[in-house]
Amino acid sequence: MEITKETLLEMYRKMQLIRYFEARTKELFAAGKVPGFVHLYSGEEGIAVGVCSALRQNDYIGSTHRGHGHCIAKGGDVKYMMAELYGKETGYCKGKGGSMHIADFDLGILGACGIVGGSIPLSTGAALHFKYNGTDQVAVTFFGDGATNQGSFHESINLAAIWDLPVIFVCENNKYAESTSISSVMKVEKISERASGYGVPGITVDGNDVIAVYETTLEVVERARKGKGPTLVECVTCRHQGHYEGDSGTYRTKEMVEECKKRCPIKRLCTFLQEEGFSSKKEIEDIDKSVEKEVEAAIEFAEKSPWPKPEDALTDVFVSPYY
Ligand SMILES: Cc1ncc(C[n+]2csc(CCOP(=O)(O)OP(=O)(O)O)c2C)c(N)n1
Ligand SMILES: [Mg+2]
Repeated sequence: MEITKETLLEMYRKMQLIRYFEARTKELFAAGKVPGFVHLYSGEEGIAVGVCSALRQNDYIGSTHRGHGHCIAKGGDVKYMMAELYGKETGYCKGKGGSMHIADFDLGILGACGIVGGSIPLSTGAALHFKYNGTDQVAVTFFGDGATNQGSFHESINLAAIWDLPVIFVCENNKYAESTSISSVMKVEKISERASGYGVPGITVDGNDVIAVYETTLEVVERARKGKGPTLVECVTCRHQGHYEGDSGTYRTKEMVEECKKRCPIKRLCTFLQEEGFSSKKEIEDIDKSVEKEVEAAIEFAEKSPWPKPEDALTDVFVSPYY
């Protein structure tokens, strides 16, 4: 299928929106405006955007502790995201969730998740729901390389395999789990090899090539919609920032991080768009400006929003066992 200029520019816009949202989040965190933990996705944007561009609005995604990119790629509003990061009442979770719990069920965003591997059974359960109801929706679960050593990954992919569930397992292989290098905790060369243990296809793709991620996702989603079951898609990438804001990063040399930045998925698409005649420099600059404007407006919205009221501290926190 021919990829259109419209799709390419929208993918560029979304990746830039994630990058700029996080660049400002980094500054705001340092300035003490954003409480809690923040894990930045910079450098990995090609995965969230490539995958989510191949989905429909009513398809579901489950996310991770590094979830800003997934949320924006699936259509999340940066205004409500920023307000949530500030802990304000207008945020996605009314200021009670913060960076690691942002969700929007109307957009099929089941939520970020602070538990490594936690969203894998959640998305698998969503896929079971789709199959049970006979819809052709699919669920995607994003998780890191570290999460593939969790039991939740192995149990979920096995269940999805035997029941041919419409779920796509997207591994964001940035080669590290916090400071632990993947080579010290895994014998396989490629994480996609793990799929064969469950009888499902496993594919490795360059996660910094948004077009490759998009085209691969289109294929595996089509397969899942037809009832042919799950696929494990390993997207190889690297992160530009530390594991979390405040990470000393001593486990990677400066050269490794520089090398990683050279493989930036945004620069790569930007070059492609201009060299292949899809867009002019001016069109790219206009997108960049619109993204900055959108994020600055989100920050202003967050700044001006009220704090949650103390008397609301326990609402929306517990689910009644009688519902
Ligand atoms: C069940 C569980 N174990 C440990 C942690 C602490 N922890 C938070 S992030 C992380 C590393 C996750 O690595 P990976 O899955 O590769 O994702 P990445 O951070 O590289 O995106 C760990 C161990 C946690 N949050 N949950
Ligand atoms: Mg990792």
